[in-house]
Amino acid sequence: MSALEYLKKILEAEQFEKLAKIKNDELHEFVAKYIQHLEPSKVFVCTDDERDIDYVRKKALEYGEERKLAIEGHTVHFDNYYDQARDKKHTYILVPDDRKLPYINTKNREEGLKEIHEIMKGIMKGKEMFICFFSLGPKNSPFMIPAVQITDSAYVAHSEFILYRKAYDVFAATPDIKFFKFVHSEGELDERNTSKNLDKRRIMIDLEGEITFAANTQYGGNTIGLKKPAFRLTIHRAVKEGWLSEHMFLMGVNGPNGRVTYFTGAYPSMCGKTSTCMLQHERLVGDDLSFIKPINGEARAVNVENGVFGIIQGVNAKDDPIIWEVLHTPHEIIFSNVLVKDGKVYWTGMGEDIPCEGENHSGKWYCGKKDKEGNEIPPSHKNARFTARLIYFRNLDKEALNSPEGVKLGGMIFGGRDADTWPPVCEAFNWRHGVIMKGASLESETTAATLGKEGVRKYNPMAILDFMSVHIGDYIRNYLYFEKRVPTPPKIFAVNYFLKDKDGNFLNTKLDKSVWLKWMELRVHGDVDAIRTPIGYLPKYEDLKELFRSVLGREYSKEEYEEQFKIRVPELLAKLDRIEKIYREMGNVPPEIFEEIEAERKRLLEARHSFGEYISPYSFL
Ligand code: SPV
Ligand code: MN
Repeated sequence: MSALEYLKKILEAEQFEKLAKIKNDELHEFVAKYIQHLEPSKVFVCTDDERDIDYVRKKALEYGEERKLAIEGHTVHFDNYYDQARDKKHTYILVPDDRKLPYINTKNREEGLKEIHEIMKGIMKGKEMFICFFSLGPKNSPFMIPAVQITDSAYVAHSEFILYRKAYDVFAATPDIKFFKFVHSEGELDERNTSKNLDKRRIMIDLEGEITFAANTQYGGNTIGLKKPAFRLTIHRAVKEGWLSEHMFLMGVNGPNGRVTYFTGAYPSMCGKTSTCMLQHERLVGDDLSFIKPINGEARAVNVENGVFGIIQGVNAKDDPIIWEVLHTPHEIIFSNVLVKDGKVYWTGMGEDIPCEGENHSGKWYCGKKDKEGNEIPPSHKNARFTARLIYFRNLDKEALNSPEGVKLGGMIFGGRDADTWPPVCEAFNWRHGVIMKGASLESETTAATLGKEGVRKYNPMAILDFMSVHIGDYIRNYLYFEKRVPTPPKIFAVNYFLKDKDGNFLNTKLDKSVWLKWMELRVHGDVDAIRTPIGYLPKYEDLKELFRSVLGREYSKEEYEEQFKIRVPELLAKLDRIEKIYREMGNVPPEIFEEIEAERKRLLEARHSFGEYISPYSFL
């Protein structure tokens, strides 16, 4: 029996028709295989029709994965108390042999596939399976990657209809189209409708088959196939094909006379990625994932997604007016792992009084409640999130979001958190210097929000380490090669919003980043000069003074400038040593890494010889 015949036999006529309209044997075989293997009691095929999406919304409520809130369109979802983030430990990249990847779990492909199929055998018994069609990147564009999600979670399917571009039409119109495949089951649920068998939680990434699996978890970062599971596949594909799939926001910065310059930005978590791309007076395109391709000799970028799965902790009316507005307007939003009381949601750092009881990720909650380990449970989880469409954000650059050719990329920003090493903003000498000394050297200090010691610098190249599905050496080699295909590549910048003085006070305010962005915008077009220092180009005081006045309406003193932009030779040398050690030990990395490190060390040592250990930017004029 062919797959299509099998599907005709077992599916309701209406659902079968939707699949039969797609002329694609591979799709039919894939769906048939997993219906047989997962054994759902019901199957629903989601087309792009609003009625199908509404069905998914209703099922999320009916099955108790979401609940209605007081504001129209708002719902809340809870994940298991121990299923609140990506499970790095149980995520595996499947590899053909016993190959290892630096920093990432791998498993032999055969073994991994066997294990996940055993775990998932019959896992959807008594459940409804949803089959949904989406596109990564804009549809019908050189960036598009069609994808099919199979899941038994209406919450996951619902989230995807908010976060991604629907693409049943693409599948129906294009016989035998190639596509990514995502298979997810939340597994058995407990009385709160959260995944129960967390000991059997697994996320497996099969690069060869371009298919991912997630079992016994609901948390979006594990389960929303098009987000982080797909990201491992696209990194792998990009390195194979010579483009870039990045953990980067995409935004437009408004320059003089109506000019708009587009930037992508990679920052490890808690380093200012969201707050930068959401800046009120600039243009938001995407907050998490970008594809960058060489097209006609230009670097062109798109947002992979269509919505935001954003951290809600700390979002408040004053600092985040746009997100605040989105979260208080009646339209489709899923809140997850927040505190709910009388249909209203609350979260830590919202700038309002939070009630001392309600329901949260731990179930019924009251102030001072402790978990099994004796830790006090906060009102909302620090990784509590909101899921919303980008069209709700009033600073959205709609045209850029929808452009099939993407936008021309002017600059790339790498942002770390460090108290004493990088200046607030710095431009790399060229592509190669930027890729290696800014992107591949990115580090971020641990904060109070992570377990363990504070202020320890963690290596996180291009802020992509968690997802690095290829060898880091190959990934960097691909980056270096990109320049050959794009004669004038984007300028590369490094930012650091977290410099501190001797007493531990931040040297910059939260708003200063809007000035650094404007300076970078001007630099992309060569509108202002800069100072050549051992680590790259730094802004001139006069230009920043002018920008602080025009952008923030405040005086920026020479003293602030000198303190913030001084070259801190001992810390910079120590960083070079750390990075060099990492790459020496890693092996199989491009030799350019060590050439750049050596050249930068030499420049720093010469500068120290002439000017001492802490050098004012004026010394380099
Ligand atoms: C991140 O952690 O980088 C996120 C959230 O964007 S998650 O979807 O969990 O990856
Ligand atoms: Mn992310």
